[in-house]
Amino acid sequence: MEKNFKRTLITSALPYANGPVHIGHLAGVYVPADIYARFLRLRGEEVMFVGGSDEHGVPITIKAKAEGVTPQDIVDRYHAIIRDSFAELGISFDVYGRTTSETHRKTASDFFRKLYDKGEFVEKTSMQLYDEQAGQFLADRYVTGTCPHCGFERAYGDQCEKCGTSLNATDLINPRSAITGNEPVLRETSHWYLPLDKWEPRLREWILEEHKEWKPNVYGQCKSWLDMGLQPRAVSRDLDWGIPVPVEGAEGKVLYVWFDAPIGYISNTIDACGDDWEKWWKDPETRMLHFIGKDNIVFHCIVFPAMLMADGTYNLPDNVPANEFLNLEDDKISTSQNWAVWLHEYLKELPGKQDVLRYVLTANAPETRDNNFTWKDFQTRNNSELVAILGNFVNRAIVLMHKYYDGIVPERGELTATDREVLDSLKRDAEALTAGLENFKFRDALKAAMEMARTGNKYLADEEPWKLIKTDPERVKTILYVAAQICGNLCVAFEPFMPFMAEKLSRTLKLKELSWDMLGSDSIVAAGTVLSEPELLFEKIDDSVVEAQVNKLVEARKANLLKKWKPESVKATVDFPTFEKMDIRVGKVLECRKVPKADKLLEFKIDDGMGGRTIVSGIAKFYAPEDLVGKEVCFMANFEPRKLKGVVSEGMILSAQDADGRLVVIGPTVAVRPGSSVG
Ligand code: B3M
Ligand code: ZN
Repeated sequence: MEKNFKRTLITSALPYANGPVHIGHLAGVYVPADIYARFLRLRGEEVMFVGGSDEHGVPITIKAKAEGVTPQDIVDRYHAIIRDSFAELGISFDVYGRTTSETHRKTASDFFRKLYDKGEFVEKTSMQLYDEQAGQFLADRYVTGTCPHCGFERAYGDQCEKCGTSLNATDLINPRSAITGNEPVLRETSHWYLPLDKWEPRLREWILEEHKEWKPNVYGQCKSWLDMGLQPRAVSRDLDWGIPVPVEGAEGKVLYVWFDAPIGYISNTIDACGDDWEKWWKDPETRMLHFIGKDNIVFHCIVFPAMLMADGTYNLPDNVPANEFLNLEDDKISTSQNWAVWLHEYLKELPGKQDVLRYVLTANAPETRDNNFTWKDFQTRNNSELVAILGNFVNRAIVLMHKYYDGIVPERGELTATDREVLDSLKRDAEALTAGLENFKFRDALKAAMEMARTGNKYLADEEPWKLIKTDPERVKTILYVAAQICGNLCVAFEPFMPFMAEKLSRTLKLKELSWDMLGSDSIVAAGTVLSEPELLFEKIDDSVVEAQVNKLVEARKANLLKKWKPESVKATVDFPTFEKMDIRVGKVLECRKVPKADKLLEFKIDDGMGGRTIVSGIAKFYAPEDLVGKEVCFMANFEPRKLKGVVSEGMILSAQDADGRLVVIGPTVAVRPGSSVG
């Protein structure tokens, strides 16, 4: 349903302040939201772009416990890091608040209280999971278990992150406390529930009938939940970190984090504009958009809208352009394994390259399916697109105007058919760019913008003004006039994507205020304009830079795995005679080769001081056979001979795991007599 709106409220998911943000968050949520906000502002529309930190909930208390500090310490630290790194990346929030603010405490309490007074909640006493050793109820991320829908073994008490289903803690199969690892017991407690079933018919109608235009991934997820049937959902928790339930007799109970967090969008709007906030939330002529990642769809499309319906005075979101996930170097991004590119580190290690990251993340955005970020691709896109096409064209055009006309944009003469075709193609690209942005297809939009730069590059290469300057200087004026218009178009077209480069370029071109109307125009940069010296827009990135980043990732994961490594528990005690039965010896590897048709097996000829023997060992994945020849290894000499892939193995070579979890053979540190016993 096409509606005419007066203004747009853009929200972007409030990241948990339990860690910094990484490129997955950026590609999925913040870069697209920022592009969209900048696009609307360039169109002269009234926009409010709301962000903020999510500072309640179990993710925060778990992190605090792990570090032995208070939850407040955690949120203070990460709120500052996240806020500052977003600002440095050019994410143009109108407000970046936090859910521990006083405004939010009051807004969320009032919201709950109004629903409570209207009788919108059901109070229910039920048996909930309880950790006796920790002395507390287990909900949300305090409990993990097997998802009843998809079988994922580390689903949380409120949601399975694998299949996205929202869960109740008691739905989990084989629940385990995340605090002690214990199996929880059931204990009685009472909570307030929002009866989602009551809102199901309206949600159905609103999403499935009125919003068929939503992205297929979002629409499809909503449909499958609605088809499963909605259940009442607890909106309070037995925890000591959160907003107290504003009801008498509710001591020790706080609002569920997913109840308070989306209200944070409202609180932050209030912080941004005071009494005027209602026009952003209640005026039907305001369009609301939620930018989120796919794991947040159920909360933004079902739970929060049901809360808003229960209140009855709010708008519902017009669209929820959720993205899928971004992988890193072909692996899932993992905070716990430190397999991530952290924004605050990127900004420090690659200073001045905000636009490159924004560009690459948009070009690879996980819009319709999960996508992948690699440092190699980052380098290629920088060197062969930003430097070689965009930067090269703009620089050549401006340098030539400085060289021939002291930096003054020349008057144009008669346009040739080529000139007109070039100018027309800018208009077509501008239309494709606008359509892409309007439909949240940011990758396509970026391609259209880049097309303009390609056109410019080709135009200069074909027209060769540097040759014509000697034979037809009048023609060169027209060529460079046209080139100046392409530069002007690029400046506007790329502003939403790469605001830092647009700012530099607009300084050079003396464009005071950019606006979307300028796009496609053949007179953005007026003849007679005195251009500034060109500023460097992009620089080549060397192999060493991206290699260092890949190494850093690999090292970080290694260090993390090592930190988490726990040796197996020691086996049952054995007596000396039992021990003595094992005959462990040292031998020298004489020959080593792969066993044919077995990818895991190596065949060794060992000098055992007794005429030699053959041993087969399953370590082929970890060694090149020739590297083992000449090495001394320990082996069990009286192990019952076994036939493996046709080879009789007379013993077993001893190995252990190295820091990466790879098997390494164990041998003496100095030369020993072949066949000597280990004991
Ligand atoms: N903090 C979840 C997340 O970071 C949550 C979003 C809240 S948006 C209201 O994935
Ligand atoms: Zn699942």
